[in-house]
Amino acid sequence: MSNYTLPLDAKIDVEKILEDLENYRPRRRGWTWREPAPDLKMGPFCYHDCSTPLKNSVGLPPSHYFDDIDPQPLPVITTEIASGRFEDDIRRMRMAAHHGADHIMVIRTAGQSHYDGLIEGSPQGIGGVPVTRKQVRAQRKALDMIEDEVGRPINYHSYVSGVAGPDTAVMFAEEGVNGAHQDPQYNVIYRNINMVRSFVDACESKKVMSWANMAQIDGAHNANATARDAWKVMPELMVQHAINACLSNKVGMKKENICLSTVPPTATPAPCVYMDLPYAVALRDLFVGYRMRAQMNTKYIESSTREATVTHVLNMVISKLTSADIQSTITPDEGRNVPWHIYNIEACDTAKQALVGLDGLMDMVELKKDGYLRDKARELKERAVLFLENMLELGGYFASVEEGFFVDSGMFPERNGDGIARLISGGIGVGTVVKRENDYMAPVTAHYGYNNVEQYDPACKDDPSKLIGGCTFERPDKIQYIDELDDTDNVYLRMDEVKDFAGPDAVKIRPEMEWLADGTVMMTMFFPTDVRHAEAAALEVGRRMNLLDCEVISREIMQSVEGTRIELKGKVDFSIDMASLVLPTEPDILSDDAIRADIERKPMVVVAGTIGQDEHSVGLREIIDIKHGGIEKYGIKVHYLGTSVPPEKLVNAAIELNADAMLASAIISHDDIHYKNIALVDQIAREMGVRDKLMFAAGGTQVTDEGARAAGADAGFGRGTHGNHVATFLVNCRRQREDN
Ligand code: Z97
Repeated sequence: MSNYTLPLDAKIDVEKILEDLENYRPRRRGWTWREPAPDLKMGPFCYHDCSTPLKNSVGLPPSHYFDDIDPQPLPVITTEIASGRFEDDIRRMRMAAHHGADHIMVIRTAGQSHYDGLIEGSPQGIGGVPVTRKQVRAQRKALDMIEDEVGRPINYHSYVSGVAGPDTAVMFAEEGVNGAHQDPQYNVIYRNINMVRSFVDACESKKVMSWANMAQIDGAHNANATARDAWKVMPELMVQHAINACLSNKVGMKKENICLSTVPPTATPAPCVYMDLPYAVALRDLFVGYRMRAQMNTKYIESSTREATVTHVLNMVISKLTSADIQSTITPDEGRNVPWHIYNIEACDTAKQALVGLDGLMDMVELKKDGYLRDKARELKERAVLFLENMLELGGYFASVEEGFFVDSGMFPERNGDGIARLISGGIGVGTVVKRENDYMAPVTAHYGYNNVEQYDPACKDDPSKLIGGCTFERPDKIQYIDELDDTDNVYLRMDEVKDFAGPDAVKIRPEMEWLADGTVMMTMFFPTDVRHAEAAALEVGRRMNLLDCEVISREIMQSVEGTRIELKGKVDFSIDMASLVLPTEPDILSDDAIRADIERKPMVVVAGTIGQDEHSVGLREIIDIKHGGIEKYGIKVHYLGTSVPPEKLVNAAIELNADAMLASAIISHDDIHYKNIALVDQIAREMGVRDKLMFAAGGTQVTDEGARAAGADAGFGRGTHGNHVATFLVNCRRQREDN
């Protein structure tokens, strides 16, 4: 067995993950929810409906002001990661987990629903990943390591649908997949797979998923995404939820593993809460005890990150007002040709920020018990019940599908006649359901219906797989692991092509968006013109920057002729040697608390001014003023002497005010006047016999540390300096002087 472990400070080594895969066994089965941590105290705050924090994670950007705390909301957070190359996605899964995702969904390659069996190996996918045992095992193995690193179980998820649904379910159960979409209605409506076959398969699949304690997500959201008017399918969505939930329950799935894929009916610019909240309330009234998986509506998604983010946040307001067990994240990647990558991570942060920001909301507000909200919810439920009654009158589900009942864009009972109709006697796999023969025998665990083993050995009646000494569920050593079948399309070839860029020992680097080392960059540009000229100009800019395969992926009009914002993607064809990169030494910055503590221990007084004939005060004010995060905020007493302060005045003021330090700012650098004035301050202080007692720092856009020291200062600060840099110097320098 390979004994590779994942070091926190090194890149994941996908080659090591792939080693010895034939012997890897997942460590557990089944879904895991987050652990509630009521009244959680983190840093200066108390949280009311958060969950147990992570061991290692990346907090939201401002968290560094608060000891890097990273509160985790209560719902499981989903991200979809599937670039077509599963080896690349492993790295993304690690990043997503560090940003708070604990439900990682792998979208399948285009067309996989129609494959009539499992595929093997690790081919490259289109619009998703070809889901195979090898790919699943490698990703589960990587996630087992990643979950140890972050300190929280990660649910791994894909799809139990299509013609090979039950085969996939068995493979998932064997490989420790924790959740899956399973809904025969999806097969029927969206993949035109025969309905009889789909429902029979669903029973087998659900039985297997129940054995493996997997969470199930249904397919109702696809109606929102497909119907011409997404908001009109609300009654139908409830019916779809009901059919799948009821079927699953009857097959033996626990209610708490059955998750409704709830998607609000609206999208921008509809009055979201007014329309979505009654629907969310109606769902929770009808489906007590089931789990809710919330996801934003994607029907009208465009390429604006900002718009997608707001839609996502509004969805979380609804989740918070009603409850959600799983919160999905969706990015504008769906609306443009930029594949799943950094936006997924951003969306995890959006979910974390919004849900934590709404922490404790329901301790303070209450949904009204009457009025529009309840009336509307009731109306929606009535429409759904009417829908079901109408289906029964027609002869049931199959007959209603034949009548085009589903994905009709009329709000039931209104109908538009544009539903998707399928024939009982049609679709892929029609006629493939055959009655079991009398001598049929299934010596397997978690089989739907009658195993028929007792005629061979009555003792196996309640444990059919005993007949063969256990099936693959009890005896994983019986699993046939096939590594690769295709010599021309497999992970080893792909990884070989980018080996210089991969893993902990990468020697080269390139920007990427889709795959490792793809060279893709994205640029935001503004052009003061209309959208057509802006688009053409952006492409020309891309060409002149030597970018290849340029494509405009987003355009937003600021005003029809005054300006357009463009996002362009393109590729660079060069790579950079890692060894050639020059890394500037990192400034040693004390924490705000450490600086404050030192000033509290012993007060500090500073005089400051722009020296010589220099009237530029903006930079110095940024260093001083509390408003800009300047040194005042640490309690340092600053006497600001103004602009054009003669060097001798700076020194005299320091003596009069019994200051600890002098700060001189100099922007004008003509004829080295900045360094000449710095040297003058040092010289005068020496002549007056106070230089040893006074710390002296100089700054300005053209000032360097070496230059300032050469001129006689104790330190120099250039462009990009903030108050904490200067305060760190003052505190450290004073300590050194005290020690001497
Ligand atoms: C979500 N954003 O999170 P195929 N079964 C169901 C599905 O919804 C899907 C498949 C199977 C969405 C995911 C993709 N959904 C969107 C109920 C796909 C996949 O391999 O594409 O045929 O099936 O729910």
